[in-house]
Amino acid sequence: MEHGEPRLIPSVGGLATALRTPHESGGGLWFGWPGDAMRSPDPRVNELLERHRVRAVPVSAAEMDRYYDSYSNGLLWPLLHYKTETQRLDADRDFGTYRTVNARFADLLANEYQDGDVIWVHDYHLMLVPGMLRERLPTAKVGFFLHVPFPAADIFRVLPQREEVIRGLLGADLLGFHTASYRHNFALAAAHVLGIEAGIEALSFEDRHVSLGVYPIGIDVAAFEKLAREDKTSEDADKIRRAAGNRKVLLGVDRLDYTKGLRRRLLAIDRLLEREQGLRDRIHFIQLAVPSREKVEAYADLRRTVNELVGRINAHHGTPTHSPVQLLYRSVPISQLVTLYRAADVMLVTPTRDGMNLVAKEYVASRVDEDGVLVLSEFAGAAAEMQEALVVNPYDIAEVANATKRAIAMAPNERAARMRALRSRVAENDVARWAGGFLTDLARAASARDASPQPRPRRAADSDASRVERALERARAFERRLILLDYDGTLVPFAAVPELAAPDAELLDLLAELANVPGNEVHLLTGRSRPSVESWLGHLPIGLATEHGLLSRTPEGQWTSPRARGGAWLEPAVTLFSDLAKRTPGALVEVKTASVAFHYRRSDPLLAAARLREARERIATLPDAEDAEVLDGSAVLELRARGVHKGLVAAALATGYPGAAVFAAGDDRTDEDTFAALPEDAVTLRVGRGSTLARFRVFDSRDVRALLRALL
Ligand code: GDG
Repeated sequence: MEHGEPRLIPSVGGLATALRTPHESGGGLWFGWPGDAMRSPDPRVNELLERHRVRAVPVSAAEMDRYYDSYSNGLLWPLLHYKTETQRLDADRDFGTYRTVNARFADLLANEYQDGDVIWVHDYHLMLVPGMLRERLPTAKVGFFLHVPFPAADIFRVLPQREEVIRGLLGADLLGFHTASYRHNFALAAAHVLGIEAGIEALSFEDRHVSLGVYPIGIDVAAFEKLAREDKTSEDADKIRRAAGNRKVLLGVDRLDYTKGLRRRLLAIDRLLEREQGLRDRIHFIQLAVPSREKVEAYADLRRTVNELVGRINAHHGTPTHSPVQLLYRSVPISQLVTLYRAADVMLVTPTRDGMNLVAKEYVASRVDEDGVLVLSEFAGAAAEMQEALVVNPYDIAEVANATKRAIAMAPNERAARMRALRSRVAENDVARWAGGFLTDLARAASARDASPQPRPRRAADSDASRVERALERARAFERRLILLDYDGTLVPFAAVPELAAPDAELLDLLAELANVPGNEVHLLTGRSRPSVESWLGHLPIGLATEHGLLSRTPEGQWTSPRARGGAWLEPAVTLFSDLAKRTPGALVEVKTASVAFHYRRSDPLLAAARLREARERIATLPDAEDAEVLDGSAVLELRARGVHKGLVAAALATGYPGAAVFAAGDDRTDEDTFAALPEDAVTLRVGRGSTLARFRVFDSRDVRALLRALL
């Protein structure tokens, strides 16, 4: 704000530039930090914000320092652009502020939310917001778009707060990325960090589908073309060319940021002029470097480096009448920017990493004369769409120098052919189409969630401890009680390998005591095979149903014959699974009486996904394949005799023990068969997350044990 009338000044930068048009033409509210305007006592500032449908989210100067400068721009920005060495030791403190500010956005949004609203969250500063919104507004349509690259999973995993960040993002219905490779990187990182299955177009997380989409951002092409066609623009562009004499005009336009490749670009120019001394007086390179994030140290360093380099190049290659490089350290109005685009014979866009890079698209859109050459880094997202540019590896200084030379010398017909192809692609995918495409997919993703077929009616399991206890109390009043328990994840936590999940002394005592209460009948219902269960628990007076009920034993120790046999499919299935496991590091095969399981929790998620596809195809060709069925467990694919599941055992036990109060606990999909088979009034208990048919929910095996103790 200057003296007098307050004004809103648009910020320079890709995100703000891109969203201005969709915001102006749509009817939505823009939530953001309004900078210094917040501190102004002038009531007109608020009116102004109101008129522009802007909601100010207050962030104090101290918070800005930690949230924005330190965590977002000092730590996340470099990491997302493949720089891992900037991870600091005190990042947790700054992350605390990052969380606080994200929560503030979520709170203010939730306050103003109305049914049916669509919320679109932007960029790496707000990655926790989708998850926070999901908690506050479980049914809201929430989308998230990442404007920067999502790096390879191995890079992202460096981030100490990676899990919270990924969980935050997965609160959205739709996550959008500029390129297919960013999306792919994200899917792999999420799979690694959370141990969930990787999918390319969607991930399943906590019973929700999160769609993943690719939406290369565009620009307001019509606005750039309009400016470019103005007489004033052509005249001013001519002035720049005349001032450059008969030299070729080269142009760079960047926020002064170390990801934009300025240093290497200048080194390439230096190299070119060193090698081709005839070019020294034939090029005029204008570099517009817009000040950015000046409080972050790395940016101040970069400014010094760039200044020095420009000085050196001009000192070495300049003449008394000409300096080859002209550095402008400032921002210019958009009309002047377009004038520069129109004047430039060669545009150099050579970031070392860039989510998209709008400058490349703006240059092309401004070339209504179909002339000019774009040199473009292969590490800008834009390169995925703009292959008719001279695409270079910005780390290869010789290559950039060569491409620049080639651009300078390019024949007019080649320039026009390339530019026409680029222009039509950029025109096709403008910013309106980008925003429209994202929002259409978001509506689709969110309505798929609302309408998603629920195979059986699910209930919101009750985790109120006092209600579970009351239900148990009623069960205690019965003369007979049937207690059905899953083992892994329910009575003991998961172990690194199944053999390590042996029962501890406390559990053995608890089970023995329970079984010895007159009127109690205790059965274990597990997917494990007979030997381990028998060796661990065989001495107790409890029933054991192994392999999901294929083989069971009465509490008196009488094993029944198996409900089904392996069949002709079993042996070849074992061979098939072993073959897959050999080609899948980390995977292992478990062979049981009438089933075989492929465990892939410790394998690369994409590789595992490919193997699962292969497994399904080949299972269909096994002899008597119709006698077997596939069971999709948690990081395990099991093929077992058809028609065997815990529900059958549970139902048989319930009928065989009439008039008893029934208690059942389990933690995964196979236990849902048990819950489904039991009468309505059974006290059913789901351990952990996930939708369930059970009436009650507890957190982990410690809670289950506590409740069992209460049953004594
Ligand atoms: C992020 C991602 C992604 C520059 N100087 C002036 C000026 N600008 C405008 C340009 C352009 C914008 O700033 C810069 O956008 P970029 O896309 O090049 O880069 P970031 O700021 O890093 O943006 C990026 C983008 O988000 C969108 O998703 O493409 O990869 O890093 O629009 O024209 N504008 C004016 N004067 C200047 O001096 N008026």
